[in-house]
Amino acid sequence: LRSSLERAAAGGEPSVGQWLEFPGYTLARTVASLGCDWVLIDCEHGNIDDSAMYHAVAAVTTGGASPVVRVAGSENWMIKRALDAGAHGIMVPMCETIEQATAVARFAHYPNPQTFPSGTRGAGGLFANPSFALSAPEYLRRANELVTVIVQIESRAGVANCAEIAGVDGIDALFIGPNDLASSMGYFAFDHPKIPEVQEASAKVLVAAVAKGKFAGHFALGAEEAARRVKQGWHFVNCGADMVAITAWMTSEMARLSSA
Ligand code: 3PY
Repeated sequence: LRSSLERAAAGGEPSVGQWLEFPGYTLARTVASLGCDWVLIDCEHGNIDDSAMYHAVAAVTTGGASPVVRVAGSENWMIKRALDAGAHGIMVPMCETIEQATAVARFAHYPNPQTFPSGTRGAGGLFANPSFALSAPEYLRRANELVTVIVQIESRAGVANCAEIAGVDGIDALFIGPNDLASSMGYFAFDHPKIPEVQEASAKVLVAAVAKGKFAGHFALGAEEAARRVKQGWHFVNCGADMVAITAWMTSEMARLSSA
């Protein structure tokens, strides 16, 4: 994950992901093997419980992509379990304040004075290291520099505080959730691409992230939208989601059959 983000930030190919709402080892491995850089395992809105998250993380790694877990909230235990499963990155929804971002950064890093930033992550987990092809002690030593911490900016308050949030040590990236952002501004969520106020807000977040030397990502649900975001300067985008792909393809095939 991190190397694809660095590649993108250096002006190379964007870091491209896919999005999983469904559980299942085979599904996660299949999606991961399609050539994307990372696969997001959505434990916020997806049908993915704790055990399924562990399986999905292992499957994505086996499929050749980086597992990123979107945790359900910003609580310590959620972040700890995702990282202990071997996630290369975590995405924390609805980050609105510098205090919240600081707590997330601390939860995601071991209290290792030799590495920066230092945090409060518990050191008991023994499942994460295979995900990075490291021994357990090596993972413990290097996790603080390997794990990528992404917070979502997806509310009016988050946008207002985005420069401060981007400045928090240990927060590596900001990611726009455009549906929630539009919603929090009083618009219908799915209208977000055509609402100037939402576009202006997300542009402000991009500028704030880049100014602080952080990565910036944007949610997208198809190639056109993803390409548009990349042209705007976003470093990482998802290009689809399992639920959307299934719904769109099956609906279109049924329509084609009935008109055949
Ligand atoms: C949003 O669009 O609000 C997201 O968080 C992406 O699912």
